[in-house]
Amino acid sequence: MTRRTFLRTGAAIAAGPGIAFPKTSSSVKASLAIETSHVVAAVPANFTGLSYESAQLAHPDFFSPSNKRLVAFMRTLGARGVLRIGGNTSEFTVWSPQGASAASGTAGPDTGRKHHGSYPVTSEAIRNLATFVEAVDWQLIYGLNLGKGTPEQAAHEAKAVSEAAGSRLLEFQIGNEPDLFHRNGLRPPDWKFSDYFVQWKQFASAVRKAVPHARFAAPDVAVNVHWIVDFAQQGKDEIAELTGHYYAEGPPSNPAMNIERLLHANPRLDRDIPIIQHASRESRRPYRMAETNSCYKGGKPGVSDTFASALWGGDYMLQLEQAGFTGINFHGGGEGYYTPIAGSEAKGFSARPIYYGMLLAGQFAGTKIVKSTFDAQGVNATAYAAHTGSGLRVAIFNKDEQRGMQIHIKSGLHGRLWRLSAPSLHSKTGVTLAGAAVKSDGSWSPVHEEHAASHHGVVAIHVPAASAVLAFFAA
Ligand code: BDP
Repeated sequence: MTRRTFLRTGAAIAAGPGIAFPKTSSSVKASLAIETSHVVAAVPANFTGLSYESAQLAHPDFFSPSNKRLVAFMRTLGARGVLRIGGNTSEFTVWSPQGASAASGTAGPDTGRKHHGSYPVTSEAIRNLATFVEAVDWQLIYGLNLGKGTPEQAAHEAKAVSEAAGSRLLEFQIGNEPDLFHRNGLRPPDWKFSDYFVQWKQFASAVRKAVPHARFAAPDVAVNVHWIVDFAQQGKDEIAELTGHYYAEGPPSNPAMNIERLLHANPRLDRDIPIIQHASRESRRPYRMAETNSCYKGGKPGVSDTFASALWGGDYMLQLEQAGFTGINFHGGGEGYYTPIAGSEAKGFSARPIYYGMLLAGQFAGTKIVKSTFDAQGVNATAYAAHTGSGLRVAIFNKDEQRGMQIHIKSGLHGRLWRLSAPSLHSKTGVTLAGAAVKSDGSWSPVHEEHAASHHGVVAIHVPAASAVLAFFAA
């Protein structure tokens, strides 16, 4: 069952009588009921993740343990997580073990270019990548070139990746968004799932000869959810995990692609999640959102790089946690508009607004999402609850630009609150979680925690317009 189903079927639960709550005129009264014993999904410890272009590997100093700041920015996001390498440029890599490449440099998200050069991937780049992932203590999903590569090249490259990364290597993917190959020139216009599946199996079998225990994730589609269903039915024995992508908006040139739209529930996502859940259940293969972000073609300035993207990203990540998916990889790199971590080894790194949304939602790693019923009284807001064994965690996203909310939660527990806020939805800087910004060395720790006491079995939490709250409840 998805979050939206809860919202539709949920009954409002009012606060108990005789309880005085602070009232503000601009505040809408809302209620959240939590069914602590009704577990909806277990959130894996490595749920959080990032995705980078394969082109980044052409600069072997970037994903290297010597890039200590980047290691720190990633570790702050999650003690565990998954780095996925892929994107459009994965179809233009060339495995060149002893080749030469420019050591430093960044590759931002591909912006949908028609023409690409080629990106050499050397043994050094793979060794550095493996030790980088080790330093972060994350895992790796590695994308092989289906678009322009051959099974033999993929097998050689896969062997090198597997030898270097060992148990850090979660899975290989073969091809990025193969459902678009018919229109991006990589395959003829009549390219369809059955053609793809034949070729995918040729690559997978070559890789398996070189790496007998190779695990795969597929089909990594851009939009065609039917390919996920088809792969689940026909290829489940070949893979460990199903994968696909999701971009909330695009293209950036369309004026309708704005903050307002981003912050409202997306019909495509609400339609696809149950289809994916069904395919996943039937095939017993979990699903990971292996590449995602706010707006395709590299993002939209004024949307993807603002505080709105933090509220969107945190809410969306929790929506996928609640859906029972195994993880999420926000795409980025370089100075891309939607990148969670911006910068380079030379200039230093910074956390963009969306990073803070990930940081908030990442606090649910390892918890169990439980059923909750949120009566938001017409405000554009969402809520999620989870139990941790010893307590409860609740996240509330108020995506309304005008109206604050006063939320009553029936609970005898006391809460500590972290607030996610910024001067406005449009802010590109000044974002804080628990009163703290991420420092230039990648470190972050809460500086301002509020306390929310339970009065007569009800906790009242104020969530101002355009902000979010994370509450940690304990007895
Ligand atoms: C996806 C591609 C990725 C792009 C992204 C975008 O896999 O390489 O950077 O879209 O357009 O389709 O932003």
